[in-house]
Amino acid sequence: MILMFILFLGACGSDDAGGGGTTVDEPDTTDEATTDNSDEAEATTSEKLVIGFSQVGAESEWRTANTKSMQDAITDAGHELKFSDGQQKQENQIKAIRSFIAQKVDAIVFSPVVETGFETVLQEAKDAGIPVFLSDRSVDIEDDSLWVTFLGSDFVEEGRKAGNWLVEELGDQEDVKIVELQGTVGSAPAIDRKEGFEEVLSEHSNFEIIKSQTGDFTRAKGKEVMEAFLRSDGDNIDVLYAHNDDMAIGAIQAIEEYGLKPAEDIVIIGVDAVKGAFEAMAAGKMNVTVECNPLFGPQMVGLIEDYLAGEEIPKRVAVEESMYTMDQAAELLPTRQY
Ligand code: GZL
Repeated sequence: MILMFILFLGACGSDDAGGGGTTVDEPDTTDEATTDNSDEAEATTSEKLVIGFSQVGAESEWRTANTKSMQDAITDAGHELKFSDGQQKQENQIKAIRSFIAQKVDAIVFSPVVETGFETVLQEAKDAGIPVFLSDRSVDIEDDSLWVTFLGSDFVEEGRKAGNWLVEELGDQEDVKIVELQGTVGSAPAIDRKEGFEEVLSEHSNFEIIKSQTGDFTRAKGKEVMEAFLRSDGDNIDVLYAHNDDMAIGAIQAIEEYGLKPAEDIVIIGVDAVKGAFEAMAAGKMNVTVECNPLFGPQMVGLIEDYLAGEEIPKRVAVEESMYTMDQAAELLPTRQY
């Protein structure tokens, strides 16, 4: 009996001896507990999110690649995607964002078709406590608390790259006449690519933009507007600067139908570096394309997960980019991912 009593006291004593050793809030060091902890940790970081994605539309090769990159990244990370194709219409995007708010999604990814007119709906998302992540294009809104971050290219720099390449290529040529196919009126890439290109040309009086009109980032419209440029100024055009490759490719068709040689009679500059541009350059019909990388879906998902896990996110995250010329095209074409 005495022995039993001593053993009993010892058992109680060991817990006490363990003292703070195994109190509830101390991390247990056994494997099972570590696994449990990591499971718990795993559950927190890989929590399934519902992400609403309001995309501009499906107007270009670039857009198609960007949509795929974003959709794959969201689903590969195990999250649920609610996707809306805005068909390049602001009203469709506003409707989509309101629908995401009503469905109480965890985050909204938004690529605004134009820079203005979204303040009210972004305030509604903020009031609903839903973080908005700007993708590809930004908005011209004073109150930057309406979005977490803007992940996308520096379009002004893309315009500068195009201008600097042209000056390098034709710098000493007198009286260079340029026609410009602008992107969607009011969109960040159209505004900024024009700004960057003109900033460079302003230092060189031998370059002049004689015609500039929107082709809305599409091949069809790019061809149509280039046909009009050729009718009015055909033999007086030395260079085409197109704000994206799709419009440049449409314009190339118009130039050939007019009877001129693209990339020889008229220098062709595009932006995006899509596969179609590499094919045109490899065929000797386009001179250069400035890269605008659409494949940032995984980067965007990482930013969303980090933010929702409580991490600090920079207000602006730029995408790294290059530019490619005709002589590089044939070799690089097989490596292009979009
Ligand atoms: C640029 C993107 C532009 C592309 C076009 O990031 O917003 O929109 O340059 C696309 O091809 O239509």
